[in-house]
Amino acid sequence: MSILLNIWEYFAANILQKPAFMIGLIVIIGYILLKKPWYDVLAGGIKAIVGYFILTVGSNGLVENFRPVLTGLKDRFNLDAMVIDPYFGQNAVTAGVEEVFGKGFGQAMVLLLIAFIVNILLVRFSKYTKIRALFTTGHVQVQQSAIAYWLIMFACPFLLNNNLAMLIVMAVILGMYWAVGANLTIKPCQEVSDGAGFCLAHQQMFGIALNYWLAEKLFGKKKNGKKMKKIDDIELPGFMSIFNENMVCTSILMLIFFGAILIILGRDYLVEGGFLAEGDSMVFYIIETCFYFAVYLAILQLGVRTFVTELTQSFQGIADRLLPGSIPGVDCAVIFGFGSANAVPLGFLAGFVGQILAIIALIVLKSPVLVICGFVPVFFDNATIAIFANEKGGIKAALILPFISGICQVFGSALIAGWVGMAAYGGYIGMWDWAVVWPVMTGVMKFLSYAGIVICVIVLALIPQIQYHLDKEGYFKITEDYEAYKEMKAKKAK
Ligand code: ASC
Repeated sequence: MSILLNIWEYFAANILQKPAFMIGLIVIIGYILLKKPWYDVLAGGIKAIVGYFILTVGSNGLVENFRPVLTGLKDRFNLDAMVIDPYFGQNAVTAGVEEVFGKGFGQAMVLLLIAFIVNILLVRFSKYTKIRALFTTGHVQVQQSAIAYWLIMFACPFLLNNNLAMLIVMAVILGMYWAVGANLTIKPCQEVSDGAGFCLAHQQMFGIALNYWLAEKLFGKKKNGKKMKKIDDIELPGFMSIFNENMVCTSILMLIFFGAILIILGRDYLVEGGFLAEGDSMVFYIIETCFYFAVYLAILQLGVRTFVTELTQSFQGIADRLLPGSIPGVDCAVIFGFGSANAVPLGFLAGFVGQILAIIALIVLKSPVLVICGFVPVFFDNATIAIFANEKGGIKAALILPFISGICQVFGSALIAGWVGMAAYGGYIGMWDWAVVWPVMTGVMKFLSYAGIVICVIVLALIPQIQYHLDKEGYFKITEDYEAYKEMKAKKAK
């Protein structure tokens, strides 16, 4: 038993929680199952791992460059606020879970393993479950296991004295959330990427599905015969046309927004915090910091291009042999390589404005929990939502829906983190699903106890069944043969 546990710990620490190696392993297994020659297997594995590392350089660069700028506001104005950001959320769990529930953090990692197995089983039996999506984003699974561990212990204290039952309940709910959530993003991802063959396994999966649907319902209709305008359809006149170029657009927008925040933080703060050297020019520091946004975005997109083809081609081997009809769920940043590139900075800014207004409302209403924007939710959630919203509802949807998401992230997080006691430890995950969907699930379980658990499980199980019944013919075709799926839809539309 202890050997097995050691193997698991080694696997979890080095592969499962490191998406680059997890994706590399999947590519290698996939190509082996496709009976490719050994050198193709090796080359594919290396490209996938290196590609993912490149993506990580981009996304970590963004986070590390801009998180201090946002959290700086908290120090600068002496706010006693919690930061909404997955890493602050995870830290809060590590710091507080023992004190609040008398249970160690280690078990959250056992939860991860069992929940992952639940996800695999749900895909394996897709004939009955209608689940087609496998979660591969390990760092996100770690963060979510930590938060779910806290939320469910809070909601179901009656489980606390039976460890095994508690972990099983948690794993079923979390594993179902991963499977059902990622599964919900399949149609949006296939449509935006024109059948690239992945879906998203991240923290705003229900958010994507809902906003994609809302974008079509609210903004997608052609009014008086006019076509709705997508971001890339807009031809800006005169000097404004430089905004059509993504790198320029991103750099200028970031210069205005982050430049303003850096000025508010002030030279003294930046020097004290070690961001700016004593004699350096503030102007060029601001330009450099803000332009790096465009640099990291470009790196991130290169990473996506490098590994996505390897992953989706090799996954065919897994889909043919091990998990029929399945598709890999990947990091939300992958969608930045598809759709409209300018949706990324626009969605981020719209979400940012929404978050700031919501934070001002919390201050005015004297909320007991104050929130500071974290970079990960405000950027990755809202940029992602904007790409999907733009696809179905054009530029209006790509601005309004992320704006509303920004408000939801702040209010939802303040409410749930204050209620369950995480706010006292300085952070909450803050991502869309965890600010909207999980608070509802936590509430249902808290108020209805066992019945609440059963209701959550049944509702989650029903979602893919409903999706299937709405489109029996296309449901599996969309992952198995996208061209045939498109043809079928085109015929029907005639
Ligand atoms: C997260 C998280 C990150 C980012 C990254 C986006 O939720 O923990 O580091 O989003 O995955 O690419």
